Amino acid sequence: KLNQEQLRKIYDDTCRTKNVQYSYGTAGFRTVAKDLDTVMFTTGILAVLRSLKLQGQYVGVMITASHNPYQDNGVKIVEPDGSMLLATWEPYAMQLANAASFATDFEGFYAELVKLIGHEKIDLDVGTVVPHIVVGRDSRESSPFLLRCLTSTMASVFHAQVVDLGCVTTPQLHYITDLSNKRAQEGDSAPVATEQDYYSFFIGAFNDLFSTCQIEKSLSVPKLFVDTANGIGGPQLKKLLASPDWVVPADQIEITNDKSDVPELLNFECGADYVKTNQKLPKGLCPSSFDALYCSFDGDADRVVFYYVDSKSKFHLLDGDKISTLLAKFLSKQLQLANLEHSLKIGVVQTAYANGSSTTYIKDELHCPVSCTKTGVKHLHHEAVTQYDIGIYFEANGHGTIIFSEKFHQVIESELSKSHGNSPLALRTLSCFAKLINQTVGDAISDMLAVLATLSILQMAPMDWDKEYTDLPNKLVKCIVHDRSIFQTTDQERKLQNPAGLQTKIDSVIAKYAMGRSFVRASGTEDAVRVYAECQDPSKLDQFCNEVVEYVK
Ligand code: 16G
Ligand code: ZN
Repeated sequence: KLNQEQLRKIYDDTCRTKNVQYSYGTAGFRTVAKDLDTVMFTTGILAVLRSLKLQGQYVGVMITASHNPYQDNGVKIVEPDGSMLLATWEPYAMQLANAASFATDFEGFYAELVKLIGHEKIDLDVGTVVPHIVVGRDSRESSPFLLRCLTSTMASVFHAQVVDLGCVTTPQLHYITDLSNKRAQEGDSAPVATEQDYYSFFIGAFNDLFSTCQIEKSLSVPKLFVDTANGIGGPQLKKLLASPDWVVPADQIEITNDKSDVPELLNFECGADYVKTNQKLPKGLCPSSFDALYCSFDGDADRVVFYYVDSKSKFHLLDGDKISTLLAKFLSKQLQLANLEHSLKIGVVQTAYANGSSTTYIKDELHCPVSCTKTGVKHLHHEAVTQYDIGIYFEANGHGTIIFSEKFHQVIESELSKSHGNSPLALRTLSCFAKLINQTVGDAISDMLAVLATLSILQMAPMDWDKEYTDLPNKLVKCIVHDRSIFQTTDQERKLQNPAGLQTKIDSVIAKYAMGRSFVRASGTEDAVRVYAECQDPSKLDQFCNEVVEYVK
């Protein structure tokens, strides 16, 4: 069974960080890179156990800290279908990591491992099931070392087969994990998917959509500038654009902040998080023509926001809410044109951070249902999958995608076959569009292609997109408190349950401001509490927000 001596040796060599409390949050484990050796060791083991539990299917592991500064790193596990680690396994990830971190000796850690294996009834008999793991990493300097910690036991102790994708975006890792399992299930003898499969698939979908809609091979915007946050999105997008099948003229898309080989520049004064938070152009970009469109990825390219600068040099952000509403407008129109609005249910999923104007616009103008969930991709994803046939979800910060249900594909297929090659344009458009969106997770590259395609089909300029509705003035501030764990929420984080009485005070503040809305929640990624406020009158916003902050402090 397990070679305990071999495991002990690797444990002793690898787990140098001790007495650090690790927690598996919405984005996996994330902290300063120098403290991650121990948790990488245990996460590698947990991924192997997850694969064993799932009859040896490919389980993905991504080393990234997304938009965090370059000194940080992190790791998360991806299920065989490309979704996030099953929630019931998150506590195991934590127990194993903290056992290794706090155990006084190897025996303490080993006892925890044995307990977990027993609890999940995992058969470790070598040869019965071979675990399969796909690993990827973003461009951080610390990643190669952490990768060695992660994989240290996989082949040697657990006889796992490990596929190392090298540097990829987070969504590429999700996509490749999913595709590899699909191919394995179909009996493919060499099922491991590659980056190239990813490029071919999405370029193919983009080209099909353009030719279906008979669009010239050129974008509706004269130029798109892509800020890749000096992260892995830069080299990966370049590979896509360099593909011989990519037909958009090369001078229409320009990549900036693409120095992924200079570690300290990662996410520094650029990228989606910087642009969304500061509402201004990132470093390295200056306003060019006012009809150009801009977008920013985050460090691992699973998040994107757009923006443009008007003729008066004013910056306009087109965030996740604007992406949702653009795609919802387009897709619900296509559903109507295809006469499918009664057979297929389209809806938008948002969080409490969605601007109130966007919610009103979706309900009143688009007549689309809207759901609100807690912050974190997994909550939005779950709602999109369970409630809608076309589930559009984006967080305001640019994380998101669209999920098309099994029923959607069945209905479209059956309608297409009924019309014998003479099917309505809208039906063919929906069929192509569904392929352009990464189904596993939000993906800056795929979302960017979907937005470009939509704008081109609708012949919209950035300001046409923007003027569909006007954001309410809004503010998000971070409050440092003594103990953020006491801030417990209900109603999808829109109301505080604890500390007792605080919500009543906040409500009394809200009541004073026209179209006022405010909520308070503990951050899942930082030791702080976030206060959000929006109201009609921009001149009263600061005062409104401050009043709430005063009660929180
Ligand atoms: C994580 C989440 C992101 C969310 C953010 C909120 C994933 C993959 N990432 O980065 O969706 O917007 O946390 O951060 O779920 P906060 O809790 O610090 O406000
Ligand atoms: Zn990210």
